[in-house]
Amino acid sequence: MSTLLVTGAAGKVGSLLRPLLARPGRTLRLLDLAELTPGDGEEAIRGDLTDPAVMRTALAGADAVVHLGGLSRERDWASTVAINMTGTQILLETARDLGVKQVVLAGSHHAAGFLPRPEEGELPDGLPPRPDTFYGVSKVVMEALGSLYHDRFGLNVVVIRIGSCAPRPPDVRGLGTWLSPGDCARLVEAALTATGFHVVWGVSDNTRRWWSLEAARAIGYEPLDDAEDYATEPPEATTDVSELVGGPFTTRELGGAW
Ligand code: 15L
Repeated sequence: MSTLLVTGAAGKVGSLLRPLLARPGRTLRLLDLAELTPGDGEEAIRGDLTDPAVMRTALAGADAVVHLGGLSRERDWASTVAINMTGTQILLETARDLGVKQVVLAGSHHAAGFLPRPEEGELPDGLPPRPDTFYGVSKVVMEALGSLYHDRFGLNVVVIRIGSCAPRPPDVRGLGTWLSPGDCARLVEAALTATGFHVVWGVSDNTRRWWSLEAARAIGYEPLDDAEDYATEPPEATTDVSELVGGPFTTRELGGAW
C-alpha cells in the first residue's frame, strides 16, 4: 500500500485528477480547506495548508505528494506570499523532515507569461522565468524552492508549468495551451516516478501548442490528447490576439482579484 497526499483536492484540477489518480494499492489522502467525503481508497483531511501542524498530519506516513493547493489565479501580494510561497515552503520543509522524497508541484506557465510566443515552432524547456503577475511570481518561487530542496536535501521534485487544465479547451487560446485531465494525470504519474529536479511544460500534444514536450517526455510523459479535436466547436471567444505566453494575464490589473 502507498499513500499519496493531494493538496487542494477539492479545487479545479484536484477534482479532475481525483478519480484519475485512484489505483489499487494506493490510498489517496485528500487535503483541502473544503470538506470532502472520502470514497473507497481515500482519506480526507480538512485544513489549511499554511498551518505547519496540518501539513505535518497530512504528510505523516505519505510516500509522495502532489501539491495542487493554494491560489490558482491573481490576488493581492500578501495573500499570494502567505498561501502560495510560504505554503509551498512549509510543504517542502515538512516533506524533508518526515522523509517524503517524491514531490510534484503544480506550477504554471504564468511563471513565464511575458515570454513572447514563437511565430513558429516551440518554446524550449529551461527558459528563465518571466512572470506575468504576482501569481506568476509565486510559481517562480515554487520552482526555486523545488530546486533548493532537491539540491540541499535530495528530494525528487517535478514542477509542472501547467497550461490550461480543464475538461475541454476553454477558448481559442486553449487550443494551444490545453492540458486535458487525462494527460494531466499521465504527467503527474510520470512525475511521481522521476528522480532529480525538473521543470516541465504541462500541455497536451496539441497541434497548436507552442511549448516543447521534450523535458516532460524525458520523465516518461506520453500525452494522448490534442485540443484540435475541439476546434470544430468554437467556444465563445473566436480570436486569440496575445503575442505573449501569458495571454490575458499580462494585461489585467496586477494584484487585482479578477
Ligand atoms: C492558470 O495558471 C490558472 O490557474 C488557470 O485558472 C487558468 O487561468 C490558466 O492558468 C490559463 O491561463 O489558462
